Amino acid sequence: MTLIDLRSDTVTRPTKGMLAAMAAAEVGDDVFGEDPTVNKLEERVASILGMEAALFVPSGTMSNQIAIRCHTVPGDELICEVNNHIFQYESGGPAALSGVMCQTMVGLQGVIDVPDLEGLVKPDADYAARTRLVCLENTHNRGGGKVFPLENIERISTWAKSNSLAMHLDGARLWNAVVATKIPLKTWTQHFDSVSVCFSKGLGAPVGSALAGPKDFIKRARRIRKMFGGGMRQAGILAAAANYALDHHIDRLAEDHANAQRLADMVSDLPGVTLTSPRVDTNLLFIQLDPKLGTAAQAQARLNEQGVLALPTAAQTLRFVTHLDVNREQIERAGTVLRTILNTRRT
Ligand code: TLP
Repeated sequence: MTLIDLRSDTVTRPTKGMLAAMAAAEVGDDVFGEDPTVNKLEERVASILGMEAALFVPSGTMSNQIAIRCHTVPGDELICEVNNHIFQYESGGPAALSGVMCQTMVGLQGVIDVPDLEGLVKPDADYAARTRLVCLENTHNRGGGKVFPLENIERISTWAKSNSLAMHLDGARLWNAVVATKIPLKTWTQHFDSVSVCFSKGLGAPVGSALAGPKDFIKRARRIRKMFGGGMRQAGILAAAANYALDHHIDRLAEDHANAQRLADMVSDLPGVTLTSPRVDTNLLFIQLDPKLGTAAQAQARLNEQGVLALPTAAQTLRFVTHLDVNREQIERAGTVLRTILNTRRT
């Protein structure tokens, strides 16, 4: 039985074309700044994001954490929505690696606006943490792959500037937002001081993310990357995969979005099943199970028996992610299995 792995878009294997590009990569020691393929990728990413410079890093987590470290000093505070990856899934990185507190608030599918932020900037007083940074996430993972509306970003960035706060974007899946909305990359990124993007999610590269920002910021980021253990040597092999992904795997994200919507449509009418939102913005689908259907972990186990892998993200919530290693036929099969399992009451 071939497994249909919908746990994450991080599970993809490099394609033949990508492997060929990796094998052919011209490489050098990137810690010496001598890897031509990495240098080319960094220049390309900076240019497409409309930033002065970019840095190739091993992961989205490292990219975000380097950014936080560069924007702050210990005792500072960042503001982010409570379900942001930075706060939920980065092992307490802001506290451990930068000595930074996170002030959070609850958004709607991860989306916030200026009224959510007003009053959160701490006073300029000896006893207060220094509020320094706003972190947004687009698309929003725990928000169900939600596209963070551009108008909100514009308003938040104006507000941040007027409060002397920097803006960082966790754009691990910014490509998905671009494809879903047809709003160009630079239109999104112009509102941020730093932007992190990933090649290892929907774009299908095995490893790699990039942090982009002003030249002096990226110079400091390069130092912090080394400190965090992320200085790589012949990293051109990985950068070649990222370059290949930028050439071949952006436009096809539309297929992943259509597949996620198809899966949503196949289960939306089931009693006891609630979707985060009936319109799936991109490639992530979260379903909420009524306890009468059992727990998410029980549903996951039953799906596994049928060769479908999903990820529980809370006691009653299951996440399904579409990507370049699942086609429409497999989505139809996954949907059928899901219908069968959820139509059989467990308790
Ligand atoms: N997210 C992973 C898990 O950690 C949850 C996934 O399967 O979705 N920002 C966002 C918005 C992310 O979704 C992720 C990965 C990251 C950052 C971190 O990227 P990596 O895994 O490269 O450190």
